[in-house]
Amino acid sequence: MIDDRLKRFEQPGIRLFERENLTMLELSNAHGKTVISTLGATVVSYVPNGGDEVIWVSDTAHYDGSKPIRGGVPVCWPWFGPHPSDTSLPDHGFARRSIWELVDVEGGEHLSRAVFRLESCSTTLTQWPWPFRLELEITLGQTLAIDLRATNLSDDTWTVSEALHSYFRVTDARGLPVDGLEGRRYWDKQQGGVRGIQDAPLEIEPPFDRVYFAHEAPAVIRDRGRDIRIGKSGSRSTVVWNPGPEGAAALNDMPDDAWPRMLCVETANARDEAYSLAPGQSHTLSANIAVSAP
Ligand code: TA6
Repeated sequence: MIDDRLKRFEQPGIRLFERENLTMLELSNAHGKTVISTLGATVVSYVPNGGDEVIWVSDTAHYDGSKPIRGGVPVCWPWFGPHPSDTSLPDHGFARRSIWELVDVEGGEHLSRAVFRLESCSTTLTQWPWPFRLELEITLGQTLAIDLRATNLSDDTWTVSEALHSYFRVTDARGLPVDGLEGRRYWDKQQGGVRGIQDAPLEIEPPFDRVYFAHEAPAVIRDRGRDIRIGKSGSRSTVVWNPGPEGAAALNDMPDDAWPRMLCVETANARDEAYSLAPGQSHTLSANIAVSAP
């Protein structure tokens, strides 16, 4: 059942619906359509008008709230990857596993936006002992903009690593060119943490799992028939991941043969680029997804 308090948001171009245990919000306007789940405020679909789906979601993703959705744009916060000191805590933090509150929606013929909020509570404080506020704003216009604003409501300075862990739907990840990363330093998880420099144009050969550093420019996935451009701000790292056949087989919420059709290019502040936030301060991590003809 859709919560009665959410029904006030319904209007032309704004639709709420249920998928198993989750409430989903659909924004649509002259430029396209996007769908966001209240679980994790995870964007699970973006279809520009007249175009194809841009976001990849696993056919075997869970929608019962027991796990983060496999695919879409999960929010990794307040740590990216394993917790730095306590590996009993869930990878990529609790934000993608939490139910966020829909606090504002605006519909328009050319611009629609929604704001989701997550605040510290007794559950988060057991994993991360500081009060915080997160707001995720999704703006659907000619592009899809995703802005994550984190505010430190505690009396201490804390360190955060984070990502908008976007999964893109691609024709075939094998040999797929991704522009914009040449010359960047990287840390390669797939190769046991070796570091290097991307000294040639990047072409994905799954399995592939790297964090690129000092990367503040857009990355462009040169998919067959379309370019997917991921612009960013407030982000120093870009993570590029495809699990390949063995990695996919190890994930119980991804079909074994699905890996060639997805690629994660994530807007992040990860590993070396975790940052500190002083009491009362905010930081905004932004991704802007644009699709165009090659
Ligand atoms: O962003 C890449 C990564 O950290 C990979 O190392 C890989 O494990 C992936 O995220 C998925 O993590 P998850 O916890 O969702 O299975």
